[in-house]
Amino acid sequence: MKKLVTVDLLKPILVLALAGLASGCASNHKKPYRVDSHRTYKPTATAPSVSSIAANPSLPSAASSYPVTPSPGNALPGYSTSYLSGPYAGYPSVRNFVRYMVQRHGFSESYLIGLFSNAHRLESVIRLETPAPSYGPSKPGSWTRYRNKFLTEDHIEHGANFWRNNAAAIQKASVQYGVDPEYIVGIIGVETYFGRNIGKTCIFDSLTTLAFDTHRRSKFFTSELENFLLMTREEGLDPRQPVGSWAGAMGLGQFMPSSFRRLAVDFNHDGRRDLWHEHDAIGSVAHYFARSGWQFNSPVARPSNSAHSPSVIELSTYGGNEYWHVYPNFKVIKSYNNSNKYAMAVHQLAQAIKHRVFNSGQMALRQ
Ligand SMILES: [Ca+2]
Repeated sequence: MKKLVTVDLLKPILVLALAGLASGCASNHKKPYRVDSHRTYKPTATAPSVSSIAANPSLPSAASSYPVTPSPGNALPGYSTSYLSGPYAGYPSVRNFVRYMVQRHGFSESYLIGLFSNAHRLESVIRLETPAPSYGPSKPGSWTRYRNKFLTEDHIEHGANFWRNNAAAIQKASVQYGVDPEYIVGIIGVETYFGRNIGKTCIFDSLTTLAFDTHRRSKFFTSELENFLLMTREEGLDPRQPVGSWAGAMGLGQFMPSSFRRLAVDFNHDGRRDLWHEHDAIGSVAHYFARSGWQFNSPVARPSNSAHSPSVIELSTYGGNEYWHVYPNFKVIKSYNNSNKYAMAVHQLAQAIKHRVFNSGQMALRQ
């Protein structure tokens, strides 16, 4: 398990103060966010190994479609000014947050004022965070409609390709963290379509908007903004560089900043925790599952004939309700996103991809 990075209060500020050019952020918003909760780490059983790996070089890599991999180092801009300007000039809440970050975490006040003077208020994010009113009971078939988004031929085939192209990293993560490999792939498939839909929203702008221009979950997003600024300082990133979902989730596994700081790992050992890179994302998702109590080679969900059990969930289809007995690993998936439909989609996509991979003759499990 990777230890958290110790915050150095002086070095990052000096680095930022010596900066170069400012960078902008795109603003295209796609995914809802997920709420994270984390449990105590439990050692898990030994994973199987994958042999006969035959990555197909002709298959396209998701990496080619990543819009941005934030790069650390010497290109950080020197945000610094004495007076708050821009859309947040009249926001006492922003001034109070800056004061808090200076006092609590030792940030430079002029740096943060300069940074927030470059923030953009994203009206689209405000609209997405504002829930639409619902009228009456939900329509039947909600699980069918949800399932149809993820259990597609394209998802299964791209998932199999993602597994083959990253087989060594997935095997290593499975063994190191005791997490069944198909669920690492399944999560990344449901979250970002294997890296093809990681979002293009400037995380700093989205979290600033959500913290100071919305009310429903502003406390949560203010905490995530705090974690985001700490994360960028620890990682040596320009806060305006990372992009992701409209609600602040980043990389192939869509980690919120607090999850990034606690659970992201440098799985390819290049000195950076880069969740926009497949291998770091794979290791980090497995680490997340391990910390949430994943039990290796244990059931996730099985069909049930009875609805009368606290371990049975009900899913609405066009043909009536389905009943599933769910196991502790199902709750681990729900720790990633607290939705029965989400967890069942991850489970079924994981199983479908596993079936495709190990029935294709390109890989074989060696128990
Ligand atoms: Ca790395």
